[in-house]
Amino acid sequence: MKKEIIRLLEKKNDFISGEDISNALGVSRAAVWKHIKALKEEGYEIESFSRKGYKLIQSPDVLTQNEISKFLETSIIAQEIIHFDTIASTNTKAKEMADKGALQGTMIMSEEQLGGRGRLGREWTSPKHKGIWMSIILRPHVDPSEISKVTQVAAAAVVKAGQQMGYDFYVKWPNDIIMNGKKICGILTEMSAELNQINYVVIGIGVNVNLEIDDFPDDLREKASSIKIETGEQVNRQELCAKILNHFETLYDSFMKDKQGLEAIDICR
Ligand code: BTX
Repeated sequence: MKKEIIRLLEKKNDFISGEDISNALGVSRAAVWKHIKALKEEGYEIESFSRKGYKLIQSPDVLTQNEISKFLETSIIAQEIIHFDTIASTNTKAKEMADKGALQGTMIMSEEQLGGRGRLGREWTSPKHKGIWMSIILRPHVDPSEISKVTQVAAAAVVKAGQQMGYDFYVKWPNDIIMNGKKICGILTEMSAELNQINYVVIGIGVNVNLEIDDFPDDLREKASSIKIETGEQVNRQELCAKILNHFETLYDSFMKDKQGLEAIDICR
């Protein structure tokens, strides 16, 4: 319901009365008021006057389903987004949820990670509201030995989304995404499998979007960077995130059809 209210407020781009919202959505005015209150608590700046109704002034810079779905064109990936303000690691949470039966495409997203993980137990710096820290649950019917190809699919999706927004991204084999020679994104693939059958795969993607140089620990400043540092511009995280997911679904669908990796695609240097 909150999503529908936001869409109405965005469409109107002016005051809309509580009565009009309640008629359009078939809910009581009290329910509208309750949802508006919840939206304000989530960071939506909404002006309200008793005679005029409600007007959306500004949406928050958060990676919730409400905000990402404006740009999303997928039918399976990220149809459910479970959003956290803070979490230890989205990959750990995604594995927990996959163990409990979460559907393919379910995505765990957090505004910050306090225990973000890289490969081999390494740490991943994930400050609040500055990056895209997300994990996608997949249930591919492929042999466990093919799993590195799913990482390639994710890497290709990030590169293509970045290039679509005008950034010179490329993959440094096997799973670092680089911009101007610096690491801008990392991918952590984890799976649960039997001998010849995958139960689930979790693809964790961390993109440094609007981090400042001070957001990185000293020892990373030489080799890591963010899109904002490289371009000097604040980037729309919601749009970039949705573009990654859109490309991911297309590439993942074709991988599932032909089981080919992406060696042929010009994303590596
Ligand atoms: P990796 O093992 O290739 O890279 C980890 C190494 O990268 C660290 O040891 C450090 O040197 C460097 N590093 C740490 N943080 C950053 C950063 N923000 N930007 C650039 N370099 C960094 C790469 O592992 C896989 C990273 C996956 C991160 C995602 S975020 C969502 C999901 N949840 C989770 O816990 N991990 C994944």
